[in-house]
Amino acid sequence: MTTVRAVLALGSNVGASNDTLSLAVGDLVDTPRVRLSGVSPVVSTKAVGGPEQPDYLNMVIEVETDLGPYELLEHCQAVENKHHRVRTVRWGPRTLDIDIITYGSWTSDDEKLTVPHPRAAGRAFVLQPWAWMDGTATLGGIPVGELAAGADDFKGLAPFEEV
Ligand code: PH2
Ligand code: MG
Ligand code: MG
Repeated sequence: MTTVRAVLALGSNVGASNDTLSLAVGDLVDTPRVRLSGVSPVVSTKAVGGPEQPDYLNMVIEVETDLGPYELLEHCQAVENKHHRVRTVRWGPRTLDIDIITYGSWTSDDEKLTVPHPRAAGRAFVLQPWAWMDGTATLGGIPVGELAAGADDFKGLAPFEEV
């Protein structure tokens, strides 16, 4: 059986986002076919794109999986659905978004599943938590911390603190 290391990005800006993120991580690894190998801190971020909407909580995890990429996508969507994800406005507010950022060295330009995620290299809300989780990570050959610092949404990124 081949095991692949995948990086997943989670985001939420509707409901009890911090709880949703930790429950979702538990749900994602609630199968022997997906094992947790890294967890980033949670970061509070301004919404990028879409309509005016609340700030997000974002985080990144790394998993080892023997699910194929499309099986992993379905698994992520099932967890989104469990947390009442509704798909209406593109880039609109959501209880839970789980994106596959990388899946080993596999690449795809299928519109259903584009890997690496086509916008990840420009999004500090993905790159910075990823860099904190894995200081050696690169995307397209560039250290993700370096990409984060160059992203438009880098300024004002702050670790989430419970109030
Ligand atoms: N997700 C989007 C669009 N904009 N902005 C932030 N800060 N965090 C997100 O997770 C996010 C976003 C579409 O998936
Ligand atoms: Mg997304
Ligand atoms: Mg998504």
